[in-house]
Amino acid sequence: MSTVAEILTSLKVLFTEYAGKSGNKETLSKRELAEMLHKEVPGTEVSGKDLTTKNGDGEVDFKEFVNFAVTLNIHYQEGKPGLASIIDGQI
Ligand SMILES: [Ca+2]
Repeated sequence: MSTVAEILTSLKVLFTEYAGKSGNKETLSKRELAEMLHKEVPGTEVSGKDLTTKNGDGEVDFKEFVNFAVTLNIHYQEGKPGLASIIDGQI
């Protein structure tokens, strides 16, 4: 079993890997997030244009990403793997 610190470190490593692909290296663009979801969450097909961010800036910072990852996990735990319901306005 991983510690919370190890899990958060893993999330940060994953975030940094994808956030650094283009543009602002400190944030995930919608395209970077869509790519991450496609590669890291099997069965996910999300286009960047389907993603919105809570503050409307179109970029996902690490805090927003952690909130999203927790929400995604809760949905999977509850047997509701559909991403559409949590993506709109939730990131
Ligand atoms: Ca970026």
